[in-house]
Amino acid sequence: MKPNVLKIARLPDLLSERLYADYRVLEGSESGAELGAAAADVRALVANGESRVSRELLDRLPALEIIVVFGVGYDGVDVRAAEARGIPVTHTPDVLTDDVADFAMTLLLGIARRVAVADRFVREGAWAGGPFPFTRKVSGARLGIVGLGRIGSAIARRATAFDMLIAYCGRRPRPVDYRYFASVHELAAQVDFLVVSANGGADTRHLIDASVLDALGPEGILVNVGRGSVVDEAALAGALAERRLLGAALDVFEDEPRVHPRLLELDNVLLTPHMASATWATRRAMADLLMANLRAHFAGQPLPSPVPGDHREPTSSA
Ligand code: 8YV
Repeated sequence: MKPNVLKIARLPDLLSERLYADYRVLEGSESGAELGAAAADVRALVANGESRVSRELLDRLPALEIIVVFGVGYDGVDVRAAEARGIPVTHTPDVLTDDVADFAMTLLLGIARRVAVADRFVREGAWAGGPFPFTRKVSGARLGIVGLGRIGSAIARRATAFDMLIAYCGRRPRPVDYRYFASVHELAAQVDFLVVSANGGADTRHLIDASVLDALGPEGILVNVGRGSVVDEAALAGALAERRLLGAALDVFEDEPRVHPRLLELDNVLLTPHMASATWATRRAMADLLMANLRAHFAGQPLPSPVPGDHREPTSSA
């Protein structure tokens, strides 16, 4: 008999098809309220990086054995509640690191050189009226990374090839040559570009607030590929509108898929739909890893990628 699996997130077909082939899949919501009696037999829960897996949902699932997350981030999962019941949680680290770091550089270059606005300029025929305004140089600029975990480190490696001067902040210094700041304010005051690759969760909520944006200043650019919750979106919209910040590029938002309406009106912000890890190759690798975790669990074997033990880690495990 195929084990019962509850799927509470929208997943790519290349994963859903495999889940349906190997398991008895129930489609449900984050509340689990609609499941009724079917909840009693759910042995695995499939979520994504944005899913909220609350204690209340876990309480509805008495036979739950494992939670598998399609994504590296799992800040929406109540890991402590799961742990208390001995339910392991797995995620998909490493396989998406390159894509997210590539995309961070794409956004950084894209906003600094105003690629999206320049594209519109050409399409709308404005070029005939004169040249496009000058943009901001990237090579050799100062880069601050908020959260020097796997993804932050991969961003730093890429930025090194652009001769950028790299600094970072996080809970503790790491054995690297980049300059460390314990305070995000001090980091922001010292750099031209601030890239957020930090985990979400209560510890990092609105870490990037109005005062950090002011420290970054009118020549500064913010990029976020971590979690939307890390940036105070209303404060960011205000800083951009008042030109207290040069620009921002965001792949993640506080209330996805909704975007703060003021941001939509500004041309000094580049907006993308949480797509940093969304390449065919990486989504296949993430699906492989998620399926491998499920398979290992039901075969009684060690899990390939359980989440790390320290769940208070605010900025370093992504
Ligand atoms: C995914 C992510 O877009 O890995 C994460 O934490 O946020 C992204 O890679 C997402 O989890 C898949 O829906």
